[in-house]
Amino acid sequence: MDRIFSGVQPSGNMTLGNYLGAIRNWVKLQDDYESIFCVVDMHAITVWQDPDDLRRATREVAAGMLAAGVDPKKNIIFNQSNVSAHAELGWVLNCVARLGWLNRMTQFKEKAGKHKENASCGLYVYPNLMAADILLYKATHVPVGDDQKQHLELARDIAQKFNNDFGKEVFPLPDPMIFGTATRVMSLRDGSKKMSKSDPSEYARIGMTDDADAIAKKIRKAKTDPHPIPDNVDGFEDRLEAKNLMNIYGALNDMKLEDVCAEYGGQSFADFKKALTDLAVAKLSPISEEMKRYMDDPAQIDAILRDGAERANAIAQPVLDEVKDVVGFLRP
Ligand code: AQP
Repeated sequence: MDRIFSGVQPSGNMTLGNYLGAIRNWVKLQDDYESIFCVVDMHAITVWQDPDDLRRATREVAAGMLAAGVDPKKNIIFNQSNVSAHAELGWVLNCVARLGWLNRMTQFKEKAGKHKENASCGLYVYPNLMAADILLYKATHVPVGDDQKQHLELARDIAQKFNNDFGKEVFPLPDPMIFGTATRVMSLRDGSKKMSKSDPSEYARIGMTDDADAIAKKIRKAKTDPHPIPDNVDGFEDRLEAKNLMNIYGALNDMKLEDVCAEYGGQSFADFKKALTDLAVAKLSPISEEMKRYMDDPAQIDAILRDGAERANAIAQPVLDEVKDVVGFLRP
């Protein structure tokens, strides 16, 4: 059976983007693949995280996966720092990846901003650790949002260079799986920016634990334009915010964008926003309630993460040993 690896950073409250771009797809795939889902806490610390917040967010991301329907028995759910092979393979891959490759990564440029000398070294080599996460399990498929496409291509380049350098087909080249109507959910305040956990504005995102009032308020305040809803997909030129809201509607309701245009074309944003609010509340409330139930029982989450780490380690350790032998590390 093909194997999936994917992860979410515990770097804040999980967003609708994480749900629609990643976790919801994992639930759809879990019957057809052997799946490993990771709370990537080592990635999260590439930017400052308060330790208490990190602990809480780690449990919350696990709770989000569970509440959305990821089955911890059928799949492996664990946090990255509990399987030390990630860091060990990450180092080897730091020595395989080329500086020129990392220099092209747009996420580093976006996150480091104007003062890149002040960014952590970890943020720079983040894509190498992400490659290690995937290759450590010889994963064949990686379901992600569109924003991770470039990192996935880099992971393939790193796998290929490792195999070529050592003349052995150690790693399969992982295939990205990017699908659904909302592969890139945009900020509610700026349709050219991705919806992110770490956006300083709460109003830029819908959180997976937002209650009905918060969802309604955020959608009401979401940026739009003075024109009516377009009635076909060619009507979105310069209307990024309109397109984003309609994409979100389509994704939540399993509809194509063209069908959303056909249903709401010509109507006002006020009416459309009401419909979107009702839909978002109906789809997200059961998940956020289940998340709260898990968060009230942290021992249950910790037990799932512990069990997941043991099972992940059982797959990872032989691969790490193989890498050590191929590289020439003695294992006395
Ligand atoms: N806006 C988005 N639309 C679609 N997919 C998204 N993902 C994230 N944001 C969107 C997908 O969610 C998975 C987990 O992402 P992550 O937490 O590992 O890192 P990220 O992509 O950097 O997410 P954030 O929310 O923007 O976190 P911060 O603010 O900490 O950087 C990935 O599959 C991602 O594609």
